[in-house]
Order: sequence, then structure tokens, then C-alpha cells
Amino acid sequence: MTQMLPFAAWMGSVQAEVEDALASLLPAPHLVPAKLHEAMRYTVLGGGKRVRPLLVYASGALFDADRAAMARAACALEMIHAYSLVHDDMPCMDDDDLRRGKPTVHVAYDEATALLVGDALQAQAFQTLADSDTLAPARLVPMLRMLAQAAGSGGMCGGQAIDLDSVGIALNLAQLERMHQLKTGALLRAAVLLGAMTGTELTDAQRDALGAYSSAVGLAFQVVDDILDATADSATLGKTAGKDAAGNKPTYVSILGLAASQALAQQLRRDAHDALAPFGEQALRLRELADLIVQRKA
Ligand code: GRG
Repeated sequence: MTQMLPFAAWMGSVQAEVEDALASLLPAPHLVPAKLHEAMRYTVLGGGKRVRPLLVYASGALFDADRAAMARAACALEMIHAYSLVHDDMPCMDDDDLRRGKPTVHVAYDEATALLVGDALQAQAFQTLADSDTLAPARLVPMLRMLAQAAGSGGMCGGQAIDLDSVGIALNLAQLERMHQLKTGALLRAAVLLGAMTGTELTDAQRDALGAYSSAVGLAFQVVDDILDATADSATLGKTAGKDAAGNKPTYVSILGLAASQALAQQLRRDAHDALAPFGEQALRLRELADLIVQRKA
């Protein structure tokens, strides 16, 4: 049984399954317009930790979810995530040259292509989920709504807008947390809940428990990201080292300091574990993912 695999083997199997599904769901590179389709595949395939898909599968396992449906939800999330990275890297936003160890899309192609890749991936995400042939429309509609809310101005895009507006402004801790809960937390939460929604019906208590887990994991993800940014050099980051640490944008490390940020990440890991108590042993994968998110080195 998959649940019994060691964590690394389980993770590898999910990553491979999602990679295959993405490769078959994305338009073939020779299809017109070939440059756009090739750039979409360049963006999505062969890179990334696939954290959001892993959360989908770990959460789905608690609810006896159908594997094909989990793959659809995982791919849809990964397409939205990939689009956000492409746009975030553009000169009008973070202006980064490298992503996942390769030239960013506007560098490898051009700015207009990067814009279109993001737009097309967002549309492809919703099509991917809507075309799921193992879930009835009555199950799919709330999932599509959840994905839209997580990606839109009340979620990821809203968080990005707050982030852009906060350059040079001294956000307090609560404002920083709110920004990250939207910018990265909303999609991570959607991953956990969409995974569950591909399976048997959720009770309100289970939804609340998964929501509390997602909040803790979402914040931990960002706190760790800030710690990694503050402690890495430009060679390992592949981007402008110290950009945030230099004070352009508020971070957990700039507000709390390194030691307190590390303590906070550990506290959030414990909060994530505690939130999973109602699921008992069954939630092993979600606990392991919380550990991975806090202990990751990249
Ligand atoms: C442009 C609409 C729009 C949104 C951008 C998520 C985001 C919003 C920007 C990313 C900026 C950033 C680097 C945030 C730090 C946290 C983060 C999301 C890191 C990248 O996600 P990972 O670590 O990336 O899951 P991989 O490459 O592993 O998929």
C-alpha cells in the first residue's frame, strides 16, 4: 500500500506521477502556436519540488480519494503556481533571471511570451480540473470555486498586490502574516482542501482541522523561505542575494531576527502536527510534509 512506503519513496512516486500527468495535459510542443506551447512546457516540466501536488495526495489519502482526480487537482495547482512564478520573475515585478536553475521565461523567450505563458497556464489549470472525468460536476464546481478564490484577488494575486505595495513600508507582524497567508498560503490551503475534496465527504470538523494545518504550514513555508533567503548567497539562490534582507521588502528575518524566525518555524511545525490530531496515524504524510517544509534547504 502506498501509505506504507517510506516517505522519500512515496514523494518520488507522487512527483513522477504528477510529472507524467503534466506532460500529457500540457499542449504538445509542435502544436501551433509552437513557441507558446514550448514555453509553457519549459515553465512547468522538469523542475520544482511539487509541494502543492504532494499536499493534494497526502490529504486525499485521508479521504480515500480517486488517484486520477488527485492528479487533476495537483496539476491544476501546479499550473497556477508555475504561472505565478513566471509573472513574479518578470521585469515589472521581481526581475529575476534564474528560476529552478534555468533562465526565467522572459529571459529564455521574451516578455510578451512570459505574459502569455502565465495567462495560458492559468486557463489551462481550470480546464484541467473541469475536464476531470472521474468527478461529477456537482463535486467539481466547489473545487473550481476554491481554486479561483485561492488564485484571485482574495488569495494569491491579492497577496502579491499587498507585497508589491509594501516595498519600503514597515509592515508589522500581523500585516506580514496576512500578506503571506494570501500570497502563498491560499494556494497551499487549496492544495490540502482540494485533495480532501477529491475523496469522501468532509465533515466541518475535518475541514477546520485541515484549515488549521494549512495555515500553520503556509506560514512555516514563508518563514523558512525568508530564512533561506537571508542565509543563502547569490550562487545558491540564483537571484539577487540579500535583496529582501537589504530592506527592500519586510521579511520575518528583518522583523523578528534569525533566531526567533527559526523558533517560529519550529512552533508552526508543531502547530501543524497538533492540528492533525483528529486524523491520528492516518495523517502521517501530512505530518511528514510539514516536517519537510520546515526542514527544507531550498
Ligand atoms: C505574480 C500573480 C502573481 C503571484 C506571485 C507565489 C508568488 C505570487 C510569487 C513567488 C515569489 C516567491 C519566490 C515567494 C516565496 C515563496 C514561494 C512561493 C516560493 C516558490 O515556491 P516553491 O518553493 O517553488 O514551491 P518550486 O520551484 O519548488 O515549485
